[in-house]
Amino acid sequence: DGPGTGEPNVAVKTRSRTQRPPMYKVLLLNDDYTPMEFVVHVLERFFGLNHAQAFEIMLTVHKKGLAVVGVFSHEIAETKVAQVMDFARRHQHPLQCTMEKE
Ligand code: TYC
Repeated sequence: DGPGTGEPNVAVKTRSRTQRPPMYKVLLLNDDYTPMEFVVHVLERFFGLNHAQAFEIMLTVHKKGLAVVGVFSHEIAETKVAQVMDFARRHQHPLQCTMEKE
């Protein structure tokens, strides 16, 4: 439309926001009874860490009380926690694994 005719040309821009799914930290907790080698094995088996990475995280948990093992979508984090808790229970170790929103 030209001058004086029709509606004014108003462009309203709505800024598009990128959708990011909420992410969840999977935490491993220390205890006095679970063998160190078992924890290292869990980290290798369920989190795809190599032996050195697994050993390092295990030692951090042992010394600090807990550590973040990884950050995942809600569904993947839930699966990891369930796998670790089930594996620990089946081996009668008190190892605890939890998740929390990042
Ligand atoms: N504190 C345990 C021990 O001395 C080892 C351990 C490490 C247990 C990490 C749990 O998440 C854990 N045998």
